[in-house]
Amino acid sequence: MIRKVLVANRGEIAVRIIRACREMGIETVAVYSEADREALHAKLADEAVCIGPAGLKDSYLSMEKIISATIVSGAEAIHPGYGLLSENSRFAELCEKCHIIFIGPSSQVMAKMGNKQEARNTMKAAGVPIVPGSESAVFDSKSGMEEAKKAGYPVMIKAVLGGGGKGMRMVETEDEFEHNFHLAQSEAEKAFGDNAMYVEHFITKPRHVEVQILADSCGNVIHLGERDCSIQRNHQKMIEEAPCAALSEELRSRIGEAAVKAAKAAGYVGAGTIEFLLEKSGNFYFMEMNTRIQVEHPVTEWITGIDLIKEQLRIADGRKLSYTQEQVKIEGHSIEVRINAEKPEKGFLPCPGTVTGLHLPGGKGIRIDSAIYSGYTIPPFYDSMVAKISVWAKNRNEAIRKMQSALGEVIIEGVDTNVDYQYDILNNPQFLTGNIDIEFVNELA
Ligand code: MV4
Repeated sequence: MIRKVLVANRGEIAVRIIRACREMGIETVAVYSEADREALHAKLADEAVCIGPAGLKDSYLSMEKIISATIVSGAEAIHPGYGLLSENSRFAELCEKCHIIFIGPSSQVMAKMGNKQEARNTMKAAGVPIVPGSESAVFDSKSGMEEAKKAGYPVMIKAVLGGGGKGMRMVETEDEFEHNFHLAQSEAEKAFGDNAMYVEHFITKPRHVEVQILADSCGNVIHLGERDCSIQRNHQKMIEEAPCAALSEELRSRIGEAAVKAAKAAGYVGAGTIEFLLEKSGNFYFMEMNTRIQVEHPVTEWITGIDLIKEQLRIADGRKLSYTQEQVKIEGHSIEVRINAEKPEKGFLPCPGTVTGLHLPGGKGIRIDSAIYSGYTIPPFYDSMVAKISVWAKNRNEAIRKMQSALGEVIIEGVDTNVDYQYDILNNPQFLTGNIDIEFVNELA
């Protein structure tokens, strides 16, 4: 078995990974920036290496520093968590060259899924439904306009190296196309250093439904059901739940099988997520594949009982999956709420500072993933998410009641948070009926 893992991340996910390693008897190495000297992940790991100043580029995003820390500490593998270097195929490739196990897919597969046009083509060839749109990248507005006509207005112009919403523009009519194409393309150029674009028909008010898959290096691929991540603002998810309240058992099997087919077509190994847009009609379309562990993985762990981080470690070690598809049983309902240090009334302005008092909920069916503690100072340099609360109950209504109760207990003193805002969503009549789509938060008062 892998003896020592370097965790190339911070915050709650670094803590989550360290705990899984410890339970498996794997030694851990944390890396931390000068701003994270007092961070929980640095305290919990067996060893901790300072990798530079607060700025992300000089620390958590520095491939050289992370590779050096790995070699110096004698770790055999790197777990990248989510964000940061987790979907950087050049980093995965650097690990391969240095004979370090990157806990994730090969750099080649990662690059292939990172290219959204290539991903579309791979899925289409495999028979996974994709949104009508371009079959190759476009670089100028004239070719883009031809593709848009074929796809049918309204359309979405997207960056080939994009994802998560950057370099993306919706266009309703032909006369707005050229202007928006140039805007999207210059955004793409700035964000990704690449001006390749593609065009899709715009799907109006879908749900965001994603399927968790696991693939081992022996050729086994299974899915662990779906998550509904429609409750988001500005492409930041706020509340996730599993299963999706809109799926019949029949549709659930079909979307799960489509996800397995997608992972096989990609040649995927590891834990991954296939994102779909789901229409009211029940039509679903492949959107993109995420080649990392995701923030919202706990809701899948709740409904399946499977530890996704441990499975990632086993897969990286060349072992077989611990479960066959037949052994995966979806049970009950889970909801996760992200707690951010921010001011909702000030446009969700991040609000770092010192946590002077803290009470987090607990009890049967309640899980906290967090890296804050009483007296901790949340640094201003990183993401504002400070905790995730997830719950499990027999059905959606009971899970909602449990989350309302849990949120009602939360006390975080010293910094502003979105707890009250999230509490309001959990009491929203439309949310309660389960009739949600990706516009839900935009459409709130
Ligand atoms: C779309 C779409 C509608 N039609 N593509 C957003 C981020 C990136 N993953 C793709 N996204 C979208 N692609 C077509 N053809 C709507 C979105 C979208 C979205 C998707 C999922 C969750 C939230 C969203 C919010 C705005 C737009």
